[in-house]
Amino acid sequence: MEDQFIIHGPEPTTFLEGKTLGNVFYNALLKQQHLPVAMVNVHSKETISYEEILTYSSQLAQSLYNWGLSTNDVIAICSENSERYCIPVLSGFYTGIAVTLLNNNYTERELSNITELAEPTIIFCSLNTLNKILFLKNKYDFIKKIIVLNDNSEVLNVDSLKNFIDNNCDKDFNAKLFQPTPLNSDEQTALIMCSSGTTGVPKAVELTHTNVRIRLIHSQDTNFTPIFPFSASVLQLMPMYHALGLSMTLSYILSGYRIVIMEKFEPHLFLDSIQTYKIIYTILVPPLFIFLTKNPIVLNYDLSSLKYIGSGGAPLKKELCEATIAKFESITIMQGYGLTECTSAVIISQLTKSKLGSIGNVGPLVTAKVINPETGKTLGPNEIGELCFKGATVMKGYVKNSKATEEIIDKDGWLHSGDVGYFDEDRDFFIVDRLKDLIKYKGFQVSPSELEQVLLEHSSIQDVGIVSVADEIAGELPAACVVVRPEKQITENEVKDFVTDKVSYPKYLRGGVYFVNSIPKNNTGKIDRKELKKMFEALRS
Ligand code: M24
Repeated sequence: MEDQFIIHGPEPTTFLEGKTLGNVFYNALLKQQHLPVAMVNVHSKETISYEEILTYSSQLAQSLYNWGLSTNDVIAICSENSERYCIPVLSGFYTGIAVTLLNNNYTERELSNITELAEPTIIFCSLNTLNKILFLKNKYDFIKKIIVLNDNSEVLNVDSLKNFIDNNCDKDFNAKLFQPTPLNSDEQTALIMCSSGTTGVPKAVELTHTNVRIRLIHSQDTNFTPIFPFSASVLQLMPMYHALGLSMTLSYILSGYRIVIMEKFEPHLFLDSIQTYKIIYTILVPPLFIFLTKNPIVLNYDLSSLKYIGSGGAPLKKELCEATIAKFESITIMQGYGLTECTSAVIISQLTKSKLGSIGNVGPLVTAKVINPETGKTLGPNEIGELCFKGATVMKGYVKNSKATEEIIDKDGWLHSGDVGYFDEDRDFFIVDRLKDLIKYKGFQVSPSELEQVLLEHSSIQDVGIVSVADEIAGELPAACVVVRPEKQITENEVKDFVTDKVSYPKYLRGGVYFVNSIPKNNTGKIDRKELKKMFEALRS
């Protein structure tokens, strides 16, 4: 009876040529090698063609093998968005070497957490991240080599991508005759991504070739994605270390678009890039919709080329959708909802029937249900509960953390998202709340328990609980409730500075610091987050 409320996504409109990701991309790049420009970096103005991507990625794949890596080894990338970011990613796909994506804004402390889990042998970095990666290499024996992606000359005795290829690739190598390694796509790890999951502690999400392939199938599906001709211009601003940014970039490569890359948001450059490159499609986080609708500088630019904007990573309010459509009449907004543990978006707006305020419909090859989190009972239309997902986009698991894997994926294969929502009679989904231990600042993950661990290292802090404060622009801000040790003193600024030194900028205590007498705990000694929130609301009012 309950099974009627289990929702299966539709059959995809297109399947892909090639079973492994290596085949899928290698075949696409061969077909697209005549296209003039694959990527433009708006900051450096560097460009790369599809033929160059094909050549460098296959040369690098062979160089990695010749250097001594093989299927099941791990490499990492720690770089801001760049036209070369995807070269090691594609080489990994061709060879079965897993690729770990490290957040380029992470501090050395945060990078250490994920590096210890993934144990990469080689790290590809940029000149901007080189010092942090040198720190990691000194700390961990398993890191044998650093390669700088975005420079052709050797710096600090570290190889550049070009040197590494020159020294390791066969001289008579012909990229057009290269063959990706046959792999078992359902088992083979393609990517290792960082997420705090539902319990807050940093984790390494292991995604298989099949997982990533499903996102690519979604990206070619005419019901869920606008399809443009080769060389249509799309803007890639979301960071490529994140599941959303990487999955969109890979989809764009597969489609043969001209991918206009931004390393970071700069208001004038963002608007100028849309105008200059005649951008037709981009994916943004909700705060940028506020910028587009409210900032007067937007009026100085011709944005008429922009026909589709995708939104994901955090809730986009109905009113903001309406304001965007009122300002840009010919724009279609595509909402999506995804999580790193499900590779990418599992719920996406359908092009023809998108309902404002809804996150969309279950995507192809994905199965969803809404359950009562207390009883596990499957709920029907308009009943609010926890969203659960099953199917080929659900991750293989967390690296070296079977306990957390079992907590999030139940014995029947359902991934419990920790998000609260419902679907209506049209099977359009809506998000209303979050059960899990996660704050989203401008779409970036902030783990309350990770911040609590950091603050507990301060000698004046006896106990601490992190709460989320709603914010119109950022969505949510982390705030700290702090219990000071007897006989000790600490100011709000000292608490903030202590955090700022240790974590990346989305985790700064922008929501404030509040001094309290105690932190509510449940029977097992864990923070009672519901009570903490109540206590915090009372404090603020
Ligand atoms: P991760 N509304 C409310 N909360 C949302 C949300 C939404 N639309 N999307 C994500 N969240 C929150 O950092 C939930 O609490 C992502 O955010 C992520 C990863 C890959 C793809 O992961 C959720 O548990 C996407 C998001 C994505 N979103 O939209 C699209 N892709 C998309 C849109 C248009 O782990 C938590 O964030 C077209 C195509 C698309 F793919 C997960 O946080």
